[in-house]
Amino acid sequence: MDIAIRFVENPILAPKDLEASRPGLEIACLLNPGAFTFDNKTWLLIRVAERPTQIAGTISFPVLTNDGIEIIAINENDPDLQAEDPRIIRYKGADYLTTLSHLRLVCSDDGVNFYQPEDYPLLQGEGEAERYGIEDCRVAQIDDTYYLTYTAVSQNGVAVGMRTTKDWKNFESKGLIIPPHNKDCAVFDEKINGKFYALHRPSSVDLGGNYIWIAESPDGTHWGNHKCLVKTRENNWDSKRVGAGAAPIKTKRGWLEIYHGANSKHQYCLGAFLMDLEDPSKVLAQTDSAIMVPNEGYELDGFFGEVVFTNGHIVSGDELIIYYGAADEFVCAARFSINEILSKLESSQT
Ligand code: MAN
Repeated sequence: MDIAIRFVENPILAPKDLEASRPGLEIACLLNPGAFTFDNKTWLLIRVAERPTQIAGTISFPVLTNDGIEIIAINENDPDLQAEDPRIIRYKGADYLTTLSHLRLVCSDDGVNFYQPEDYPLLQGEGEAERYGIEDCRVAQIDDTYYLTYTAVSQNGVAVGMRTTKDWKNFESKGLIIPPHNKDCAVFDEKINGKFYALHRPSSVDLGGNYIWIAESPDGTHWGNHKCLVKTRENNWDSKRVGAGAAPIKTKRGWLEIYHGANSKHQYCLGAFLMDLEDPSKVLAQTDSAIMVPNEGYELDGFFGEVVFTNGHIVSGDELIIYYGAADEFVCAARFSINEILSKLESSQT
């Protein structure tokens, strides 16, 4: 059952609201924002997906090079082209993304009206592992350090990159913290018994699946003791893939995680599960039904329709505001009661 109270202002940001990062490109999608508070404001770190204006008969997209971008253009009728999915194409044995994503900061005094502040940098892909861009950043805060975990895409695969910052102007790159194929990595906002914890989502398609895992680390950079936590469920809304949202929310009953699940028709919904406070590798409970389902026009129709996807939220008492990508094209927000989500959890058998 959908228990989200959507903002009446939705979408709060659309591609037309921001300027492209360089001449020759336009913004195709604004989506999947990380969220955090800093300097008494609410901030979003938005994924901005760009490409050249599309000309009939040709598919063209940018990739990063050592000193700029290169535009690759392919004739739509080329027999070597496979382009059924608007997000990815296959050409002569190699996979490409149809858009190049970077991360952009916007801030707000009221959590609804966001603007781009002056003097803050764009975050672009850097180096070989990020040639196809960086996406879907989660932001965790431990003491005065923000940990950014994002999807780093290149011809070599889809992996998890990390950068840290204290002031959002100077960033330290930690490189790839988890190799391909992996994404949806959310670091916990506090250490547990002296260790860092993170959720992540490897894809093991021949044996296994697209499941949520947990790992621990002594320093936030080197991760080990990986354990499989939450799996896809046959004949359910999350039958094909599941992945963590933002950092788990600490409640009296346990760590509450909002996650996304997709079915075989690529419909993306949200659900929740609960982890033990002292040992988060123990799942205590999970929602049976989705708590948010795409049903508004801006969630059903867009770059990739029937999608609600979150990787950023702000908690204040019982109120949870999730920021989410709608139809892979718009940034939206919705309000939940944390106690209401907790009341929807069913105890796990394991
Ligand atoms: C999937 C989708 C895309 C994304 C790629 C790479 O195809 O989530 O939006 O660009 O993976 O992460």
